Amino acid sequence: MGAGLGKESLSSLTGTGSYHCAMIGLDSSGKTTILYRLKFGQYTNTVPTIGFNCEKIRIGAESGSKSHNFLLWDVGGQDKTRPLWRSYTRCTDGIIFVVDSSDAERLEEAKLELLKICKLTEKHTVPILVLANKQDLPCAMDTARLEKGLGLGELARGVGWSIRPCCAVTGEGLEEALTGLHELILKRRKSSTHTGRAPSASKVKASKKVQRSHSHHY
Ligand code: G3D
Ligand code: MG
Repeated sequence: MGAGLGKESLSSLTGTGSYHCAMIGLDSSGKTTILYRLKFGQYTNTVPTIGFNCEKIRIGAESGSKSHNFLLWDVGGQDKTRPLWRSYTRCTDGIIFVVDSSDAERLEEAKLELLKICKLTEKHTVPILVLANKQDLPCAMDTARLEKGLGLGELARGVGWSIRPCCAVTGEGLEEALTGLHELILKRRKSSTHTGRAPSASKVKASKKVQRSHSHHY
């Protein structure tokens, strides 16, 4: 995506009316399940992603509020394909970083990958939504624990970020999370328009935890 592009996002360049967002995160964190849950409104069986998946999705259409279109790029998270994240996150409106909330063993690895991407995109102040997925699992860490474990407080000052709990199997928390990302994107745009400078840090933190369920599939 746009190796030669400057700091403008793809949506403003293409005028498609969709927000372009890159969805990254370690393999098996649930990115593809999230993508198809949002696209088709139901659980879909996935296979490991080689390369990427891309879908246009609409948020808010059913709630009666104004809907927003997102073009979501789900980029493979295996260590061999992680170098691709750099090009997918460069000219996006937002970055979605998915973390498996039940995987305490790989939390440090997730933290390092997230910080790497934050450093790379820092000067473009691309907002970051951290999706704390798999909240249905009994061993899932809550957002406060993940915020600490991922070092979100250490993110660069200009980056607006938010952490939200969700479950891709049931879809709980996903629409709210993307609505929150939409707010961060608008805030960044407004701030850039008013000051001509990078927006100040913002943090929209979800306090509500998705209700836990012990079942995997509905
Ligand atoms: P990835 O695209 O990030 O690599 P996938 O991850 O979407 O392929 O999901 C990896 C596995 O996690 C899948 O299980 C999928 O069903 C499961 N998963 C995704 N989201 C959730 C969730 O919210 N809760 C639970 N319990 N499982 C989830 P398999 O068994 O196919 O590997
Ligand atoms: Mg995948």
